[in-house]
Amino acid sequence: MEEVRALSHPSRQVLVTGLWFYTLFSILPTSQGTACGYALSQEFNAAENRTLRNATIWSGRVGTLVGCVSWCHSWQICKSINYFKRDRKCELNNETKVSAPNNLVVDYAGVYFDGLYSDCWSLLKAGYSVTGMYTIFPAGFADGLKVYCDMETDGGGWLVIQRRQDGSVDFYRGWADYRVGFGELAGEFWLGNDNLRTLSNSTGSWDLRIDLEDWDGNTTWAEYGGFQISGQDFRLSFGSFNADSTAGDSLTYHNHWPFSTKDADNDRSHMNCAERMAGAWWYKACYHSNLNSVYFHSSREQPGDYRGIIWVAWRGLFYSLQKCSMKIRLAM
Ligand SMILES: [Ca+2]
Repeated sequence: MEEVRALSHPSRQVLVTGLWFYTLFSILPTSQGTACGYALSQEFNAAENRTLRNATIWSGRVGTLVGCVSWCHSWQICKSINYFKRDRKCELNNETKVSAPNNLVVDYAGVYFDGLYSDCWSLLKAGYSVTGMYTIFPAGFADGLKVYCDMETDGGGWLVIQRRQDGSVDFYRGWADYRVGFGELAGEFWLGNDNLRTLSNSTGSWDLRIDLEDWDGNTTWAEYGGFQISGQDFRLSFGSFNADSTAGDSLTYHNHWPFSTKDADNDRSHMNCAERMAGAWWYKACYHSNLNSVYFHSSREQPGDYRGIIWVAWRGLFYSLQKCSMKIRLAM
């Protein structure tokens, strides 16, 4: 328990900040991001100091950039916007920088934005092939949602919902934190149960993929179909397990069980599994996997201690993994 408490408590942030910030940096992969909008707009999909000409289908005064984006989002033929903060002018375009590259011009009064997609797979299909941060606009997110898209793994288009890799973020948290999400999208984080519930109940069926890495650098994966989070207790459900998965199946045991945290014991055990296993998961009595538990800086392998990042079907009950990530993608 002391080790749990000793972990740092980074500030909760990022996931629910204002769209002003999102919009300026949304479609720019953060791994290569800098404070220089000019350099970014040269390399990636332009944001600041660019506007798209000869594609405007509607123009008018809109109070905020968010409002302008919302207008576009509600209009199917709108593909991008130009926004002029000084006079609050909003222009909706039926082209994008990708479809009309020659129409993108330098304009220091404006900001161009075309991240108007509802998920990472749609972004990938639209030509955004760089892994990194994007703002998506799925149903139920009026202000958009900032996410990390993995555009490489297994064909790309994955929306990352959880990542562990270095122990930099404390995952031994309560219900409220897991509900809204915490951490850094480019590092370790949990996207948030509210977000998962809204996303997984939006249009389409979602696949869930789990990638794991041990301390020898071996990697493996497991995939499930029909992933959904539902109800006030953020119950996990999925319809199928991909038998080609190399990691084995350590999640079906948790299928149809509600989420539990140390301050919300929804498991079947007489114990408080989240507290005893030092994590937060869809515990039953208690687990076959425990990916939100304590990060140890080695495999540890201490029989009798059930803490650690564990996927029983691969490295067994006491082996704490080096890395893991969870990601979802609209089923193709
Ligand atoms: Ca219990």
